Amino acid sequence: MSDRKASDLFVECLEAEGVKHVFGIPGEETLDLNESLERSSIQFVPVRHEQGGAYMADMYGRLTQRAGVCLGTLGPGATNLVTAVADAFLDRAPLVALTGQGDLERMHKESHQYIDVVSMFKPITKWNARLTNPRIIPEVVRKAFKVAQSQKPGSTHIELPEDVMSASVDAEPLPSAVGIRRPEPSAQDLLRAASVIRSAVNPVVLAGNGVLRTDAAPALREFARATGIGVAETFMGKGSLDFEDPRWLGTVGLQSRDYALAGFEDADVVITVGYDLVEHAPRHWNPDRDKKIVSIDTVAAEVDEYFITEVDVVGDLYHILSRLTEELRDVPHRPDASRLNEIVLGRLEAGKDDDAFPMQPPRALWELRQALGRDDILVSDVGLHKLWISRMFPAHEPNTVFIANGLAGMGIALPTAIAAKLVHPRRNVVTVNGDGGFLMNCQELETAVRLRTPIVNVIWENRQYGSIVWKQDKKFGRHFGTDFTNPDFVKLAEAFGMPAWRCERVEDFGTRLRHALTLDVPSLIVLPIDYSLDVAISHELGTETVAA
Ligand SMILES: Cc1ncc(C[n+]2csc(CCOP(=O)(O)OP(=O)(O)O)c2C)c(N)n1
Repeated sequence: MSDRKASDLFVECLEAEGVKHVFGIPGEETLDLNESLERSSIQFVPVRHEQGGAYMADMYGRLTQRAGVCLGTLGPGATNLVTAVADAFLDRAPLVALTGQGDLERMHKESHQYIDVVSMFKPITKWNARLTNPRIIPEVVRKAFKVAQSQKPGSTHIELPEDVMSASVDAEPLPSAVGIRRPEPSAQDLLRAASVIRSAVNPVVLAGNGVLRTDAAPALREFARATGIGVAETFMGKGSLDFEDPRWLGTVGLQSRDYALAGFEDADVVITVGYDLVEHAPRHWNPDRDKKIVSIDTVAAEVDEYFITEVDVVGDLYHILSRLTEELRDVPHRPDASRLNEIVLGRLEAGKDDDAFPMQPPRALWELRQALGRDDILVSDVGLHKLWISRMFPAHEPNTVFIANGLAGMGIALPTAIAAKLVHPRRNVVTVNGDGGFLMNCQELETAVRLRTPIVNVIWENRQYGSIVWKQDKKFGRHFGTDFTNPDFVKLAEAFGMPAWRCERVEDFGTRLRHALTLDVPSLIVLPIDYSLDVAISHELGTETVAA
């Protein structure tokens, strides 16, 4: 043991946790921390708004299952982090937020830029703490990562008072636990689950975000193959099964009859796997509360009057699914062909021959699906385009289509795509944005150019907050407070030093997209979009039940 500056010890603790990047903006109250980072193995990535940095940490955590780290200073730096930290909280992405603070001695009185940041972060984190003494640094850092990374993952926060970080301390980092604990369920719960499923006449699986974040998709695919039970997925569960798998029942949640047409109406048993209720309330698929529910999740099921579980199997999803596959191999079911899929994929396919310009969403999605490989990544922003992507963009693999459906904040796509490219430099990464949401974090184009993360940003331009127009028109027969003008996005992107194009004809989109994907710099494509086609594509699918 030897004396060193507290900020040095803090950074050593981050290194011990395997941290490679800290995304953020330094402040006068984080001087020591930034100097320690500068001398460490960790890359400090300056961003142009703290929200962008927190979203980068969020995606970094999602993809690596190790907490992403973001930094803001006290007061305004901390308040700017809030939206994206809340996203990590509701969308279950492991993230550790760091904020600077003034000296401990000035916190009890009116003081420049001081607000009670620890209280502010309480409702949007699983756990948080103020570093009141340099001695507690090893414990606090270890706990922040452990809590953020354990199921269900989410955000944690550490506040770093300036005087504590500049003090000297004699302590060492605690060893970081290698691997994440994967508890096993009791044999009794497994056998009860197997017995409920075995005696089901029409069982169906609802797969959620948990399948993707625990890497359980291969086990779910094998379970579906061996038992023949069909799998529907939530927006955030996209890619649980390959959409070409005959047992894939589609992405549910946009319209009231999605579930019915994916087989839920006739189902007697619903097996939820890694389902987060934050995405879509169970009353949509269990309105009469008559389904027998087998919940397979990493923690005990949430309480909801429409989600009373018959069996609650808690543990490692991969393990549980593999065990159930062994138990149920001999009782194969056959999923009824899903009408939902027929309708949705039929519309997507028909889109390829739609020459209307401005382009209609099915054609735009068809072009994107053609241009992207199986493992390439599509990141959606939030708006009507998100509903279209959720409804119609088919995924081959898990973690290839990112749809924010917990907090669902506009402006998420660009910063999270930058982080996705840092984690997966060899995969293509494309964002689709509305013209409203894109301007909310467009400052991060500079970060993308500086980091040379060649992501392709597509803006569906309609000069309106499209999803609000959609909802207002349906409710009031008119819309208001929703229209705006745009900057010239091509010139805007060029001002950031990146190539950009506006599509003028229907053929341009596919051509520009394919070209952009060959570049080693970020780029931008403006696609005029026509939203006159209703995303609630068919009356047969019922009324819409979601907010963007
Ligand atoms: C930060 C934030 N503010 C407001 C909302 C509410 N909201 C959801 S979608 C939407 C409009 C999105 O418009 P745009 O980005 O142009 O996309 P479009 O709907 O036209 O595809 C709004 C205001 C939100 N989800 N997030």
